[in-house]
Amino acid sequence: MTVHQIPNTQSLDAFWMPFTANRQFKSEPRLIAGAEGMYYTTVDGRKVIDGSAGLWCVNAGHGRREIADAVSRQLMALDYAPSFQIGHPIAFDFAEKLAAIAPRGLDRVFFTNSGSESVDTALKIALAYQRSAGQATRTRLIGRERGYHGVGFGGMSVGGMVNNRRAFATHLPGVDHISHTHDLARNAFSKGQPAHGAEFADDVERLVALHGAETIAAVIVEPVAGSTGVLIPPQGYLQRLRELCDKHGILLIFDEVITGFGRLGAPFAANYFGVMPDLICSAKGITNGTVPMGAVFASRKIHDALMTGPANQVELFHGYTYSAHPVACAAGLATLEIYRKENLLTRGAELTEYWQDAMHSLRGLPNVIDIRAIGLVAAVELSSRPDAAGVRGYDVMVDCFNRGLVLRNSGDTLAMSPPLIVERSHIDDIVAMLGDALKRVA
Ligand code: PXG
Ligand code: PLP
Repeated sequence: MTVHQIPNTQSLDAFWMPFTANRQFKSEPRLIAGAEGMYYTTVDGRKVIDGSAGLWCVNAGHGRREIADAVSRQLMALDYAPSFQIGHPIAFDFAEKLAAIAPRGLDRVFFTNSGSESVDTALKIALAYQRSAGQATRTRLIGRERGYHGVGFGGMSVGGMVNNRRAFATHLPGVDHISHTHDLARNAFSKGQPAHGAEFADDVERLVALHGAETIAAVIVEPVAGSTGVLIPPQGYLQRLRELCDKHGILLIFDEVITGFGRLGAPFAANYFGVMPDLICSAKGITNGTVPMGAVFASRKIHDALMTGPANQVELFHGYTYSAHPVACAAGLATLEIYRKENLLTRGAELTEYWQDAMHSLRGLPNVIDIRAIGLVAAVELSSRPDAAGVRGYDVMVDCFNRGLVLRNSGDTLAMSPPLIVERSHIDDIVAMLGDALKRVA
């Protein structure tokens, strides 16, 4: 490892870090210099297992030569070209290949550069669709409590994590939220989908009664909520949500930024749960986390409804300078090829039982109040220390990092989502290290 193995500067001041307690971090930094396969190497040369696939994005593992080569070739062949009124072949090629693995019928692809942009794009497409379908009064957007949809004003507004919202008083108007599905009293330590709570979907009826269906454009949910601590939908919940949206003419958007590209052992959560939304937001795993990119998958119904009017008229006044960036497309094509060759989009299905059993073996350790696992994602929820929500979870995260495991803490919930190349032996190591940390951290 060469570049940046040792930092050129000892000063950490200039980089204002995202979603980080900057002063705490900089007083005791955790710095990573390299990565290969399932492991990171820290600047001081320690090997650390990546239990969270970066930020849920490095699905094929780190340091994939095929992606590096494709990116390098693309940079020299065509480093950049616009996608506004001009095109480049690799963008069409990548869209076609994505359409081929997309859930049935969702085969029209709009490129973005991140999950946040995918969410704002999907919300805007939903609004534009309703208007073009003669339903211009449908302007209201419905999210869910404890949802995370990125940090744009649209995604923040439909999101339901209070810390991500309260400092920023200005939200989109006309947004409301259905209740979350987290119900420890009835569902703690469920294996896979919890049995209780399909009726949480009926909260859509409450908002319809309150606002009128004719004002509601779309409902957006994460099929499995990731950032707020891996909240798995109760059995029948997503089906019910789909039925209610259909009943009231409301579009259903799945935010699959985390669940897309194999996380649950199926290409998308829509496949896994057998529920088809109208739009899917994706990002992260689309390029294995190597080059920023996102994509919105739209149904033919939505796409075609917007392909109307004079043919010389722009149908959707939306897009980014870097939409369909050729280098991101090259990274994405190479990533899809790895997923195909190594069956990574369905590999989770083979490992999920082992993964779930391993996670549930932590039951009974100090402070553990719930364990949730599905596909290759899991969470261990801890009770909070009195008057110190999130501190225990943070301490476990730091302890794990120091002993050789990266995981995410969302408050006092520890979330794991390893690269999909994970082997049973890695799962054993992850669980052993987390178990030891839980015993150490009071
Ligand atoms: N939607 C969902 C469901 C996400 O999980 C976004 C949108 C936003 O994507 P971008 O690419 O704009 O960050 C996300 C991102 C964590 C964590 O540790 C989760 C995310 C990002 C960073 C950290 O829980 N999810
Ligand atoms: N701000 C200014 C001044 C711009 O000119 C542009 C794009 O042309 C943007 C913001 C949006 O940037 P992007 O297309 O990368 O999202």
